[in-house]
Amino acid sequence: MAKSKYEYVKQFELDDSLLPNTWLVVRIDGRGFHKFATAHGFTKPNDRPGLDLMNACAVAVMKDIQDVVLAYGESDEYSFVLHRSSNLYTRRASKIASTVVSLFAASYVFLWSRHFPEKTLQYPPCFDARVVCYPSDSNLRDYLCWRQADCHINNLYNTCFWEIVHSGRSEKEAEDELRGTVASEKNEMLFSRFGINYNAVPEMFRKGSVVVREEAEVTSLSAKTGLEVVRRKRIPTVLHVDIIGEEFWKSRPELLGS
Ligand code: DGT
Ligand code: MG
Ligand code: MG
Ligand code: MG
Ligand code: MG
Repeated sequence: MAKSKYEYVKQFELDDSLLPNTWLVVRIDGRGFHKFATAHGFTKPNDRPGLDLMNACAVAVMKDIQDVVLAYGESDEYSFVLHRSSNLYTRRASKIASTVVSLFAASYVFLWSRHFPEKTLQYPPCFDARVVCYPSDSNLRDYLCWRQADCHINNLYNTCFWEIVHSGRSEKEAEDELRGTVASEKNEMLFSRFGINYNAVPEMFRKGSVVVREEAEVTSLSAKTGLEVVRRKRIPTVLHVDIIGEEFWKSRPELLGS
């Protein structure tokens, strides 16, 4: 078909392809989730069904987008790592970020009732997205360390904060008391004042959630023979483990390998 006279407008669409051979990280974050958590009566500081729903959405994204090799989530955010060799949407930033975030948000609504059978979704949740290139393996690992350290720092603070508030003080008093305290002091406060051993707090809250493709045996019925067939498949699996140290990476050499 002949080009229409309007077709020149296509030239206004600028190229936004991302640097080749770099790790791509799409980070999505809930918009106004302070308000969203209040509107839906989320438990403070951690709402288990809410976090399980976030994890289920991340699994849904990984099932759909094979180029995602790992995802890490905490609070109202999730980071999706695409392999440096990925050529998804010829590495166009807006296509990649918008596809990941819309799949995540749609899954959040689609899976809501499975995680909150007794709670009605009050209004549509919204997430923002950005995509960042990390040139080296150590830049990528430092990025993930940054997010997991953020999870730890916030969770330790928030656990103390809500214990103080639940013991009858005001939020202002809790804030004043925690100002300037270091981690060891917060651990000590939890233990001696509230009888909480911080290391016994669930790992999902302390470490966040990592989704990796783990090999598992999947049994299905063959349509041809009617017999059971066992296949080894790589299934997106949610773990609550340390990703700052060496062990996680040493035991999964395929993650950073080309
Ligand atoms: P934003 O991202 O700038 O649009 O604003 P927010 O309000 O989403 O702020 P953000 O992303 O910095 O912080 C996450 C908020 O989500 C924070 O206020 C606490 C809330 N939130 C996340 N997970 C939970 C949870 O499990 N329970 C409760 N009660 N709140 C949560
Ligand atoms: Mg947010
Ligand atoms: Mg924010
Ligand atoms: Mg956030
Ligand atoms: Mg189309």
